[in-house]
Amino acid sequence: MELQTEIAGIALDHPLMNAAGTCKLLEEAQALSRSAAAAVMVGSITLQPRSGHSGNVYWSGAHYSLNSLGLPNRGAEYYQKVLPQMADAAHQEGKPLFVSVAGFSPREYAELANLAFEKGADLVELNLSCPNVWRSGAQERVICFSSALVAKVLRRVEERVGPEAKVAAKLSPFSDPLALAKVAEVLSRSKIIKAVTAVNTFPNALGYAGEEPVISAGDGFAGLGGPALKPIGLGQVRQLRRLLPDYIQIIGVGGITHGQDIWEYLKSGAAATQVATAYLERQERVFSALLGELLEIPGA
Ligand code: RRO
Repeated sequence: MELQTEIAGIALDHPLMNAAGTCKLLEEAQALSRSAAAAVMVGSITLQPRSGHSGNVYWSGAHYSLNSLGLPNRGAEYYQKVLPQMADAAHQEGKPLFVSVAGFSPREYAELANLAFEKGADLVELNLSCPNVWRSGAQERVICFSSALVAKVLRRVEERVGPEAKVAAKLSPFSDPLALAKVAEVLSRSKIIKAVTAVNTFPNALGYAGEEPVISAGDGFAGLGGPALKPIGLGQVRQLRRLLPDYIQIIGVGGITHGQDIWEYLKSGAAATQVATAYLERQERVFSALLGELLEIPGA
């Protein structure tokens, strides 16, 4: 099986990397650089530092994971300092550095994308799908569910970093196929979008341990990931592959636990894949383990 691939013109040794949300610190980026991952994905990062939610923010079982991390990260000042070191660490190992950014306005996305490129990112992933941001008890809009808002973000980012920049957009799972088609059209019309990452966690899932929700932030609501998300992720990737022009590559993510899952995402139209839950559970060894399983699939 030919493992080499590319995303947005960036060559990758194979199609597996970590997903955003799993690497926020310099030491974590250095560990990923040394791992068998094909690229290092940092973020999501925001302009202001955020401590994230407190209490029980992550839960994982055999069939799914739940999280309401609340976008914890050290903010622009920290990343201005460490992104060049993260880029060096990744590049020394022959891997590109990808940076996921999350703004609270189109202008913030533009600022963050510009910062990431200036400090060494090879690709910026716009996180248009964070499900866990709450303000004064009210949930913030998940941006990708408003194609008008997506268009505004893309316009501001393009004005700031130019149409040639290598930018990906990360989407939530859409239950309405026509709404997915609408956002795909907005992404296709933008010059900056070279890749689409599908999918983020499914918003506002709820799980109980006895009488209490397993997640204590956000009234118990949490993003659902892990194996249960895989059929949904595969379906989103296949739909997007039909909706997007060929030059926009798809990064498949959602429930990858075995090499077979990578193979299924590739068959569905992804050019590369990411792991979050499986990486959090198994750390860096997950990359070589899954790639080994992928290579053993008969006829793959
Ligand atoms: O930090 C989070 O709570 C979070 C984010 Br930003 C996201 O994009 N997806 C997710 O499941 N959790």
